[in-house]
Amino acid sequence: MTPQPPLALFDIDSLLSEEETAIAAVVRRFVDDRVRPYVADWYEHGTVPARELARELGSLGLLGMHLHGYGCAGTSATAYGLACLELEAGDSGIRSLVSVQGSLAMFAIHEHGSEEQKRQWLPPMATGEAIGCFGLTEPDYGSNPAGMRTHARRDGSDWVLSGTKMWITNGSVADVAVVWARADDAIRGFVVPTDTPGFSAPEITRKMSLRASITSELVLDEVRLPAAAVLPGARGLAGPLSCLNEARFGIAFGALGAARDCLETALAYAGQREVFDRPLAGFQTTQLKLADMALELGKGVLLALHLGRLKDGGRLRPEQVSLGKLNAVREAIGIARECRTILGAAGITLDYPVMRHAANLESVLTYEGTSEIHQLTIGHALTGAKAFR
Ligand code: TGC
Ligand code: FAD
Repeated sequence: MTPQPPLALFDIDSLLSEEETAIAAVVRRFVDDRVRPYVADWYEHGTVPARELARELGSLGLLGMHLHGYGCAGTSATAYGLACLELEAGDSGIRSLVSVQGSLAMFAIHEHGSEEQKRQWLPPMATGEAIGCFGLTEPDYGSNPAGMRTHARRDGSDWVLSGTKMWITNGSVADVAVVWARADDAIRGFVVPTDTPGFSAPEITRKMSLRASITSELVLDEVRLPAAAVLPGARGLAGPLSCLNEARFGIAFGALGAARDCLETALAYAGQREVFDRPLAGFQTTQLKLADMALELGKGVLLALHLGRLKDGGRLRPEQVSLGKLNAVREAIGIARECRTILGAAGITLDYPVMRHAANLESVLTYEGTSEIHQLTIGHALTGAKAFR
């Protein structure tokens, strides 16, 4: 029997439109040419050429790709999910660059911004000329952003922002930060050019995960902004949480890309690695592992596609996004760890992508809502009772 790639077993391609297949192929080629050959070095050195990559991703139409107008590609949500899957097959950090740009920073402006903010920022963000970040998390308020301390006070018609944001992807390289702060009436969002006096973004170093991604603190020291800097359409926590739905949706596909890459690597390795004088792939214990992993990967992609169709139909609910994010990351991290066992000692090196994916997925498990937060969101939907507090 001719060996089949894991997702071919499920005939996933038959569920995709021609356009979706074509978009996924373009992204896969980009990852093969521009990410795979270099990512182990970026990871080892804890760096990534974010600006260069952003321009290339922009030229492919991948930044804010499922948004409409203002230079955005206007693809389906499912196509965006598939692009996330292909990008994360390269590295979670590259998918994160795209998620934060498109689903968090651009989406916030697209959904909640004024016409002037949209015209100023979205076209250069779509091309990758301008990079955005999204500051919600604070040192003491991660899972519970409702407690945030960063505040915005009025001074005449100006706004003055003070506070600290933590763990902010793209922070040190961003041209514009969407910052969430507590105003007198409600949590509000602000579009902050990063060259505004009082704004700084020191990079967070010594990370053991997401090393090919920039993560920063945002320090806002009496940052003075004009009245026009506030996002007029967002009042209350629902504003930032609406953006998280978008990025979490991308992760429901994306994490499975990392899992697919691990499984394909393990399959290739097991096919050529001989133990006890025959290929590892021929041992029953290896096949049990491979079969279980292929099953979880395929089920995950089927769920993600279902969510994609719901989103394209305008029917996707936040608790359904939680199902997808929780499942994709939990299964992907399990697959990455299991694949690592198949590679033996070779699996712990950067010569193979498996350990890098496994380490990255530790961050993905935590950001965009930890697994526990998504379990509680699902628990709330099942029981009607909120158990966060
Ligand atoms: P709660 O009282 O439930 O809700 C407050 C208001 O928000 C509304 N809402 C939502 N709206 C849109 N989408 C959602 N998913 C929503 N969830 C709730 C809700 O209806 C209410 O609206 P209103 O009009 O009545 O005021 O809020 P809570 O304080 O009890 O918190 C709920 C909880 C815990 C689920 C929420 O705080 C949460 O999701 N926490 C996790 C925080 C998080 O995920 N942070 C991520 C930061 S960004 C990031 O990690 C980027 S990583 C890089 C990358 O993406 O690649
Ligand atoms: P905590 O909230 O302190 O949680 C610690 C533990 O307690 C977790 O296991 C959690 O599940 C559990 N817990 C918390 N509350 C409950 C509860 N009610 N019931 C049961 N268990 C609970 N944030 C941004 O705003 N923008 C970004 O661009 C961004 N990028 C990131 C990039 C990286 C690499 C990382 C690692 C994080 C990033 N984050 C970003 C922050 C991320 O969203 C937070 O780390 C995440 O929301 C969790 O917050 P925390 O780390 O403070 O953990």
